[in-house]
Amino acid sequence: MSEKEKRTVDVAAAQMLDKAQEIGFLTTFDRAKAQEPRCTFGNTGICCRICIQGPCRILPKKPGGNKGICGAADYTIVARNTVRYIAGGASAHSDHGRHIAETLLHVAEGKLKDYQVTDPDKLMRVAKKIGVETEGRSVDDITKDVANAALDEFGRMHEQDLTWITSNCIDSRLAVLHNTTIMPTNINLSIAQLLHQTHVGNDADPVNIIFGGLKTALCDYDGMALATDLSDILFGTGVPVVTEANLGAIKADKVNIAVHGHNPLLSQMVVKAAREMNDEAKAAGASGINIVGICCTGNEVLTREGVAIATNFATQELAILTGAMDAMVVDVQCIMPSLRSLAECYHTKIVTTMPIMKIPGSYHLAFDEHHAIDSAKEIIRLAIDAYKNRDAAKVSIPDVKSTVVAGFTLESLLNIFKKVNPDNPIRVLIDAIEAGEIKGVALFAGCNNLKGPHDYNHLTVAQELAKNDVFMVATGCAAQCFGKEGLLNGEGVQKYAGEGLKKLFARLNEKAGLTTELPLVFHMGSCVDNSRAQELVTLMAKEMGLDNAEVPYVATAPEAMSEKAIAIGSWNVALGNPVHVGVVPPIVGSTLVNDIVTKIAEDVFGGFFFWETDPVKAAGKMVEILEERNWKNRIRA
Ligand code: CUV
Repeated sequence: MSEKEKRTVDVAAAQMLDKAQEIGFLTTFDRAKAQEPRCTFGNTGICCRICIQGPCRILPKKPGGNKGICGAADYTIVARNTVRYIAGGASAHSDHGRHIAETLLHVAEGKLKDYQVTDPDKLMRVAKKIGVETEGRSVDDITKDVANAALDEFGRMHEQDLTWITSNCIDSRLAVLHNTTIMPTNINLSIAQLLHQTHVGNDADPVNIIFGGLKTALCDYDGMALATDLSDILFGTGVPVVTEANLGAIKADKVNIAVHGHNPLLSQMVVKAAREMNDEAKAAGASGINIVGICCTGNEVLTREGVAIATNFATQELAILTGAMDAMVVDVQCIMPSLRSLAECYHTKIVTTMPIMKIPGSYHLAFDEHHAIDSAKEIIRLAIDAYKNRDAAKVSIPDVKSTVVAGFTLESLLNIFKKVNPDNPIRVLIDAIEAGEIKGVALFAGCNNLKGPHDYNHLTVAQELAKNDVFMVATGCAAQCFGKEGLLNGEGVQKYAGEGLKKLFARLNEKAGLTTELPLVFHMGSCVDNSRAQELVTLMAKEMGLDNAEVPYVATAPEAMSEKAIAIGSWNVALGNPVHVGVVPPIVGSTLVNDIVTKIAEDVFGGFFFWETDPVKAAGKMVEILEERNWKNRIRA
């Protein structure tokens, strides 16, 4: 690989990085390089900054240096650091879920005019699932009970297992969670307790700390599962859509607005308002308004509204470097503070909208659900104003994009399977596994991590798994990589799928009745929609009469980066899924803790982590895991 190839496999991004270099911009790619070489203590997790006597580092050869000042050993330090990431991730996902739940409650109470229950069928399904009475009751009353049940997950004072876990998991899995005492009863309490547990001079037992971490990771799952359900109720459950991905989706003749962040409460309104405001854009000399998505809020509006993907996490700055981005409206999470300084060199307006996410010097417009459409319109007018100042000489949009077929919520995926097997849709996957056509199912999740070339791990693992007949679903920035690289369309199947996988696709395409062929990888949505993938594996377990940990299913985060990704990986392990991570996390500084999460976890939960930075080897190991599970299932039968 040349130095240039080491940056990214995304051709559009590479063009913009060249442009950045020409005009002397330092991007996140330069900053990542500047961080090398990393501090070994931090990199392996044996740097403790929990109290301010520290930082303490583990210096095994120095007398007195093999422990922290308080006496914490490497295993305590590594375990504490690891679970504190989980607390951060669970806070982010569940707070996002809480915001949606609060909004849904206010809708039912008639307090918000701009939102409504868009999918009453989903409301009924969720109500039934969590045990809310539906017979003879009004939509508002049912909505209130569902929203209150969600809000109750965050602060209830009585001991009751979290509802979205108990209602989504099968009995054998619930038994594992109970037997290991990691079943949470209150999201906020678990997060607070985990911070307490890891305070200086508190828990020193790495196993106990890891179990506390897993309990909190399950809160992350609960928060995202309810976020997915309630977002579907509010905005609709996605159906297959055709759109496009990559920087080429930015249009020179239009007012371009990127929605970036995570929460659909804002981005849905921007999309809706934009559709009503094309005339204002035309009056300013543009041919209309073009909304594109970055990161997970982009995935939300892609799934429900068919909005194009501009790019994913690591390349968010490059959208501004096109010179044609008029506004970037952001809400929460995964938004680089550097966007502001870059925007200063262009006409681009960065608009922050949430009280907990501001960037010094950027425009802050407090988003208010009570005036949601008005707030969205104000943002769009800012963009139209900015467009008037766009400097045509600075515009260079890479002519690179791919067709995307997305919108595969579990419901829409099952609807396609239903065309092949009307009585028992999930059988379609299981029959293909039992016939040896496919080896199983893989979930791709997670971010970008510039410890390796951007998008390279995602792409390579997927190509390898396709060749080996693995059925693939994806969320987050992984899914956006596949969109940009042409894996979210039918050509991807022709190019990369093995013979068995092709046979399954031929059967599905024949009956699917779509205007286009099905994609190689099924885009399931944003990071919180990893809950959809978990519902898929649970459905498979039920139909196969197995526990989750026996289903030929494996998860991978080839370029994991955020605390949220660590939380997601951790609940996947607790729920029985093997999880590949394509970067070595700061956990290897303690052999004991590393062994707990990579080996002992398998004995206890059936799920486990493994780290492999080489994507070809990683895919090989994933295929081995699927084959082993299939082999065991054949023996059991
Ligand atoms: Ni929530 S968490 S970088 S946007 S997937 Fe993308 Fe997805 Fe990671 Fe963030």
